[in-house]
Amino acid sequence: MPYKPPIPNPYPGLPILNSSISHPETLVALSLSTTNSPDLNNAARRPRWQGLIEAYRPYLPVTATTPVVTLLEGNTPLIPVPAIAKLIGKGVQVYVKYDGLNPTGSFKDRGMTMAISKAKEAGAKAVICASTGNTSAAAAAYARRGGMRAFVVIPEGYVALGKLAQALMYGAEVLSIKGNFDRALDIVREMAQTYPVTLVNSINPYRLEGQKTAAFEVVDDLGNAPDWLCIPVGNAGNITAYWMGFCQYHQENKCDRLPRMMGFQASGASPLITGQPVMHPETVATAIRIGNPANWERAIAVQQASQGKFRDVTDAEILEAYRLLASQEGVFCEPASAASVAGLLKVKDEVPAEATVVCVLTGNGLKDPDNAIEHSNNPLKPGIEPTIEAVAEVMGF
Ligand code: AN7
Repeated sequence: MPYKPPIPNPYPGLPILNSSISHPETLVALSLSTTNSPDLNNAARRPRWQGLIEAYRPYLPVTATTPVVTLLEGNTPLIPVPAIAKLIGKGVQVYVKYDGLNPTGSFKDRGMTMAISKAKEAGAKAVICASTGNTSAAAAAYARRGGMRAFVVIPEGYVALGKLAQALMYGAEVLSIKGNFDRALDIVREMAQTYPVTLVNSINPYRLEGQKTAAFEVVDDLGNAPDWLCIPVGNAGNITAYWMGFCQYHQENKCDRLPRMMGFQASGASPLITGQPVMHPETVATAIRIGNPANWERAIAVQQASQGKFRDVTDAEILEAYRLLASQEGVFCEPASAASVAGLLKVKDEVPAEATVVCVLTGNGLKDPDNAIEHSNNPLKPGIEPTIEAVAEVMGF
């Protein structure tokens, strides 16, 4: 006798799904819940995420009258990465903080909700930033949402395609200079002192205040601080912000330890490792193609206070980690973000047994489709005749 599903169909309008027939208990449960009188117990509802300023309001420099400009950023997943943990062994647990899942696809949204809200509170009509790409996308989105003009100054030819598309679509005024990021930053710093525009690079203290919430989330998820935090470093705003967050939570007894802060730079743009500015920084990871970090002293202070280390990773190591994360873990980040995992793998012998390690994945892989296609090591199989036989043959069957 074929199985007869109970009525009513839990999905009115759709035929009964095969998956439901092989699990009849699902149908019973669903049909019961649809026939019972609705129990809209609002008190039991999962609270809606309202963005990081609402979530962490007591820890942030906002008041009841600050106009909050938010796209509901934050609350990003901390994903276990067992294939990477296995490469390290020793019972080490590794997670990635996937901040590429923020509204504009990078961690910059955390800082930007704060910086733009405070700029709006102060009556700003326009903001400006220099950017390797992600800051420009975030500044554009939040400024436009807050009703402000956004000027973004970018190094010509070195901004990933997705980021450029975002800045243009969000309605920024995109100024592409024949110079690198460091030059762009010098220009916007001066401009902000002379013209009525608010600087929203990470020299703006509200940026770091917003970004520190990522550390809060890590502790809230793990129940404590990790032993190590691995993070890519460009201007060193994010490493500074994470340290602020861990320290603040530690003072509030939300964690009973502080992590070692492990900062990784690309070999061709590693001033914090060489100890001097790099005049012509070069790396495939254009997001961190920065020769003179804006938060240099802070970065050194964080490294010392946390007993952490700064190391460089080559482009080849970055690309290897980039492919590994996507193809073995299903986590697609941009090349700069993969520097955190490349760095961890590089210093894996120094990781204590049983340690908990968090690697920060700062940006989404979709930001940089050119590098993905060029470096996937996984060529498209083109030009196949549209027949089952031809497709099967290419599949190797
Ligand atoms: C994906 O957008 O500087 O050490 O102008 O986009 O806080 O600078 C981006 C930096 C890491 C480095 N990962 O963070 C910009 C910009 C990604 C980034 C960094 C950036 P910081």
